[in-house]
Amino acid sequence: MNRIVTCFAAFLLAGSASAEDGYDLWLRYRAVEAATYPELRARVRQLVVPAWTPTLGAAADELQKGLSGLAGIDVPVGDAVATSGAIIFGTPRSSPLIAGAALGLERAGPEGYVIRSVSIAGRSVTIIAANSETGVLYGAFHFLRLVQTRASLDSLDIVSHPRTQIRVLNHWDNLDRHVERGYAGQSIWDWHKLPGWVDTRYTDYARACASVGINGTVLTNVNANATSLTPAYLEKAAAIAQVLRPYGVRVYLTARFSAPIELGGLATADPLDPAVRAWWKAKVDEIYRHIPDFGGFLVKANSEGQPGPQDYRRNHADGANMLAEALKPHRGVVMWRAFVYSNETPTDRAKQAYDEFVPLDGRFADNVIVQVKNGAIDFQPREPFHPLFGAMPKTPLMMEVQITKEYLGFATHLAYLGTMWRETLSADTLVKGKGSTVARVIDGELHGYRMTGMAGVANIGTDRNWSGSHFDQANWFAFGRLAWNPEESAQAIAEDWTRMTFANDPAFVSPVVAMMMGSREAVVNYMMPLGLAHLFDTGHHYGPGPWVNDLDRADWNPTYYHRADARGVGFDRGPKGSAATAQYAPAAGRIFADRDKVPEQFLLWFHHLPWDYKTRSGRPLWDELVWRYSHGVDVVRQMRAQWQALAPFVDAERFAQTAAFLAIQEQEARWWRDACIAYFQSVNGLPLPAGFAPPANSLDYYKALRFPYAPGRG
Ligand code: BDP
Repeated sequence: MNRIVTCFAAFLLAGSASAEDGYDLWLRYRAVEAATYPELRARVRQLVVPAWTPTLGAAADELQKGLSGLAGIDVPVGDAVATSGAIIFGTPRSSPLIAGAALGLERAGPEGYVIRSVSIAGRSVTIIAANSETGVLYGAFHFLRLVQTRASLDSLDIVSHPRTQIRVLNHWDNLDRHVERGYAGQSIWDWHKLPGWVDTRYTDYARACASVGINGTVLTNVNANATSLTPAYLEKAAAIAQVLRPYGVRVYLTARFSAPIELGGLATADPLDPAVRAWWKAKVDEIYRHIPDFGGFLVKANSEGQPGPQDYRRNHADGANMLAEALKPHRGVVMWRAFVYSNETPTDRAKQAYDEFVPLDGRFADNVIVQVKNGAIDFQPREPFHPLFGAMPKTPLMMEVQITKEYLGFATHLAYLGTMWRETLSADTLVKGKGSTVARVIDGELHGYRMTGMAGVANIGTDRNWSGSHFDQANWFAFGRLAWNPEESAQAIAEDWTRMTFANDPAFVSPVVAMMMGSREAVVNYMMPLGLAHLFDTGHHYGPGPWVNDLDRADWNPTYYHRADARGVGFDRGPKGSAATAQYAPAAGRIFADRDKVPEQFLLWFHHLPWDYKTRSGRPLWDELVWRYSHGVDVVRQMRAQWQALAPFVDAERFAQTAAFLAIQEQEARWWRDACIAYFQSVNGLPLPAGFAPPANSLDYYKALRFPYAPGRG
């Protein structure tokens, strides 16, 4: 009881000191206008607290501070129902009331929950129940969300359970706190001061993750540093794990494949070498002594210069299985990345992961899951779904998406990614007939996978608002919600987030949600419409560089991807080209290979077409390209105007930063449009269609721009 009171007081203090700088994320808990939501006070009159375990305590703290904040009263706590409007939460083990109620808890599974309005001894109460304590915590957050979105609290009968098992953030955070592709400040993991100083921010991080069902975090960069596996760093990781544990968030680490050489002094890291296997086994045992519930390893091997099993003529399964064997006795898992491509392989880069992995289907140990990016190349603003989805029925695949906006305008551009991820999740692989969606691959239903998951490259840093911009918080939120339910609507998620983060007034919610829903399409249009990809300038990926053609590796050059010349543009991946379309199920491949049937958004991804090719609008390809580039800019201009009109609904601080960022976005959208149009025009020599403004500057001007200090470099 004392603990609750103390926590509540601390919350009030923190709340007033931190004003509206975005630190509170979607867990703001500001007082509800009682007149517009009268049922609230009737429904939150008492909290019936079960046993004080760390996780149930976390749920109790959250409900206490959340409901007290929202209802504007101090909700009393007791151990028995004293009044109508009580909220009872717990597991059948922790609460006799829950054990005795017929709630159909089997429907909730190990991590889900039931929220039910019931009557106990004539008192109408709400029960939040689950089979596990983490499930109770998830249910508590769901109940708070109901209040935050002003949903009815009467006659509740909610059952929810996650459709994937591993819902994990991948931090590309280095031990020196630089975040690769991070645009929100430094890494929140303060390695140097750990374990002596454990930042309170880790608790708020865990709360935010748990509130959307995220149950794991890989603390370190996929471009891994073996130092993270040394005893000193394991102690530091253990201190983080201890804070995250009550919130159901397990810690994972990246494993540098050459660690047995670098740390163990061995002459090789060959996965079939007995000494190497023994080294990893001992290392894993040591990790579990520090972190008993350690989740396992994420591995990037033989990709972009990282060491891996192929250095020893072994394959990816050999590498993964060696680590899996060491983790198995502890129930740890290996998430082995399929993001591999080699400069020596002369084939289309988009085909390489498939070529490498499909022959290994069924050869991975049963605690290995292969982590596949949403598209075949690399987190571009738009890519068709990765051909591995549906092609490895005997190997669990999880999907990896990038929450941080490396390729979508960094922190300043407003781009809600819920729509992008849903686009991939709802894509139909057609491998088992219609309805064989990527969502059904990764939730395990289609192939009966024993393991399932979804990973998101985190957009979190030390910025007060965590994600670099207020609207980027929505992408963290949406990732968790889609990992929980890959079929949830992006619009419903955007709406919840808007209500929880800003305001519930429909005059605010509906224009903001509309803005979010159209935002990623606008970025695609002003950066790389019609299926173009990888037009970024070298290294930093901040601005346009479609002209770049001088990098060591052919497939790092934008010219490799767009293949523009005087006659046409686009990458022929059909049967007469690279034949990448043949990696999809025949029915899907035929659609992609047919220029009349391919969804137009992927036109130039799959086809090389003449500049006068007639697009579906009736415009020739060149005119359509210019139209789309210009339309992207127009949409940003409209978003800016829309935001200005919403000033009355938003606190000054968050309003001003969003307005400033939209102004930056408009400027940079123009830059993208103008630079790309200037470049393509220099290649095709065509005039601009009537009515379109010429680029503001010469092509040479755009080519000369340099950004040596753009954030987030690799
Ligand atoms: C690319 C990033 C690079 C990452 C790589 C990866 O530019 O920094 O290391 O992805 O996923 O998009 O490994």
